[in-house]
Amino acid sequence: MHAIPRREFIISGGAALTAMALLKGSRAYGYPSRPGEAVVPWLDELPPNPVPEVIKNQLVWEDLDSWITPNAKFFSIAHFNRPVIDADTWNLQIDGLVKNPTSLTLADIKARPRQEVTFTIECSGNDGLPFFNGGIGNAVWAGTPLAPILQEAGVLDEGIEVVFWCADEGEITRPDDVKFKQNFARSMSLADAMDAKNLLCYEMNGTPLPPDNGFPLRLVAPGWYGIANPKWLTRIEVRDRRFQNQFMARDYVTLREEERDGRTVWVETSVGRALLKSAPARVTQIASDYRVVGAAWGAPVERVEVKIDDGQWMPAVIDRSEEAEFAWKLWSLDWPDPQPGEHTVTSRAVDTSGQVQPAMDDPVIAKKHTYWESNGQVTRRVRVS
Ligand SMILES: Nc1nc2c(c(=O)[nH]1)N[C@H]1C(S)=C(S)[C@@H](COP(=O)(O)O)O[C@H]1N2
Ligand SMILES: [Mo]
Repeated sequence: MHAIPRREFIISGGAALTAMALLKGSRAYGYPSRPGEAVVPWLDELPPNPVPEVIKNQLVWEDLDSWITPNAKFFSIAHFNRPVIDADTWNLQIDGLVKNPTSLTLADIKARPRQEVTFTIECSGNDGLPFFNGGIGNAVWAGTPLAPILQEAGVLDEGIEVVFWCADEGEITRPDDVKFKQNFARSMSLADAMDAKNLLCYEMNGTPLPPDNGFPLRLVAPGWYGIANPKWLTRIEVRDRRFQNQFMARDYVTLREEERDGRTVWVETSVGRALLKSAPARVTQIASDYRVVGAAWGAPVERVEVKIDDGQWMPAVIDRSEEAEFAWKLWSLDWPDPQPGEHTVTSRAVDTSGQVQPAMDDPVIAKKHTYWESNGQVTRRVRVS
């Protein structure tokens, strides 16, 4: 074998992986469909989205026909502007309480070990507002693990918090009316940031990250709500105390009434890890043979049950053709010869530890006073002819 210079080897190795990823991105993923079926539209369509610059390209549940959500159909959220970044001049700073502050180019990051994860990302506001139920998608994300980069930077003993700073910027007004400009940022405890599954991600479904999803680099934190996956990264800073900004301590804070020894306590918590959830995606029909198809995610899903109107919970069949630890599971329930007229369809997921997705009147949902983390059971309405 010829001795190839290491640099060229990395480039051709990278190209081969990209080609493989492209093949993967274009392969047909398993899906519980039946030849010749027609989609029956939901009666409860969403009202118009009043914040079209913030929430773009919501998932249209009736169109869900693949385990992987193609980039063109992937939702995106931007609280500030949507920066367009020139990858040639961009770099990532690693600084704060580290022994070796560094700066990495995109080429530096791509030359590091590559890791992929199939992860369903959901906005924690999804289903919390009347015009928002499509803030979710499932993609194959590729990048390099974050933990070794922090290790090489040498986090000092006082360093306990990792802040991910981003290129987008907006004006903040605090409750005390102080106004200032700040870049988007989210943080994690050092222990959470060091999780071996966290990726500095530059690829989505085999192509460079689309601009709306964070080009050139974002954090992908499998198992966390969307907000914990900052896009358009510019700087990773290690600090010596918890970091509290708009997106850690004011927005993305859930307020709940909890019962403690017969007394009500109001508790505010910052949105973090994803919660167990499911939703009916669509009803399909071949003559009088109806079928409900849906998705379940947010925790290791053991089973899914479906209820029509106020009937019994019925076990759905989980599609085992595509599975990954952090990806949604698709499921289906055959519904032969339903009564003509209007019906409701509700699903609930059960995880491997026996936890059941809460009903809307469960105190954990009914006594939640903010719209974040709305993982209550989703009910849709459909008309059978
Ligand atoms: N820099 C930056 N990162 C961000 C956001 C943002 O506004 N700015 N929005 C967050 C929110 S609220 C969600 S739900 C996810 C959505 O990821 P997506 O836009 O790729 O779907 O990105 C997160 N990362
Ligand atoms: Mo979000």
